[in-house]
Amino acid sequence: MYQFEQTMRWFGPADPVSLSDIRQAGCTGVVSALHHVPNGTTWTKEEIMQRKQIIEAAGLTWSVVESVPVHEDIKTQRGNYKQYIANYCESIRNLAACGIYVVTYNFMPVLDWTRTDLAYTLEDGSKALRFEKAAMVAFDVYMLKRPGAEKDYSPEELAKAQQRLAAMTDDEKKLLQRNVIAGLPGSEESFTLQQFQAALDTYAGIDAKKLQQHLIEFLQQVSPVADEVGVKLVVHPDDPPYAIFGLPRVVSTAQQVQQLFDAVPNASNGLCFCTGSFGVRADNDLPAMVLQFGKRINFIHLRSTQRDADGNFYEANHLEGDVDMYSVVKNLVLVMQERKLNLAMRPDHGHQMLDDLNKKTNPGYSAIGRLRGLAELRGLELGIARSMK
Ligand code: DNO
Repeated sequence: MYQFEQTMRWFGPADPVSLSDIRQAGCTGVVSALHHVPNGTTWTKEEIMQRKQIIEAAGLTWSVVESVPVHEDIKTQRGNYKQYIANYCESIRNLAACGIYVVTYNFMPVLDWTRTDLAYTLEDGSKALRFEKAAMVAFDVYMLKRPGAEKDYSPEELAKAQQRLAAMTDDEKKLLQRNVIAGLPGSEESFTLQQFQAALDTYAGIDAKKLQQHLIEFLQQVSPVADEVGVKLVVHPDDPPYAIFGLPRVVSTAQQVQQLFDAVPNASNGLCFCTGSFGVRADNDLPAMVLQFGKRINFIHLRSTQRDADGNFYEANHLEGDVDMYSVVKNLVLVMQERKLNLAMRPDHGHQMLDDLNKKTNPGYSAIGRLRGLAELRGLELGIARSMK
């Protein structure tokens, strides 16, 4: 039987979770990136090999790159973007030369993933990441004071946000700002309020259609290189999968993903199937999306979220929440048998729990919560695989 290649994300030598921890969790591979290389700069073979050797010395494989970040100038097609695309192609060639063949990226404008609360205490005492609509609106309209922001929200949403803001202490406001724009783990950008507004302004005149065109043009140039050297590019969906800060979003729905594959049919053009990101939208049918994009899924993030009617969501236990994890995993197992290959999977995020509650951890990337997620997911996979034989 073909099965998930079990991996965890490792942020590099400064990660408080060690490679040895990851190995003991049952992983054979890691997902890593050269976060110290500035966005837009080519990843050299020397830098790649140095990281690869560290990982291999711990008895693990560097299975997937997450991410080679796409420079903002490529997304907006401004300034030096042609040079940045050329550099991207060079990084892909260098990664392939070093034996690394799956490369994750995203095309979210300005911010990578976004949450308002990084320590939302659940009933059982563990802490989860959360996106709270009223806090987000409060930040956007009343703290950032983005011009025209009120137009994006209903009178009820604005009233709730105002109440939310009035109830916040100064420290809570600072924390909210930090959570939203100072950069979560893996984000390559971090902003002050002024820098953030300036970054938003670079998207003036760029609607979803235009951003999608920029993504397609990026892929039209990078995919042929990836095809040639055998690299799979996997786009990570928008998180959350809808517009925030008035910015366009183009990788949020099945239809948008299909449009990308129709526009750029190259074999290297693939998807990082992230159930936590897509799953925030009730109109994304995740098990159906696995079957629809089965041939294009070359990396998997498994995680669940629990949403409510007000547009809030928090990260649930991996087998709970809104994601039908059983059906998703079942369809992924089917896809692997059909394609006759093992796909790299990582348990995405995890709750801060047990000893980790007293440690400094990367939000979402503590050891024990992910270990729990992985253990549950591998059990689910095994049960499904055995019952299929
Ligand atoms: C969050 C991650 C994202 C992801 C990038 C991919 O936990 O899933 O930051 O790595 O969007 O480019």
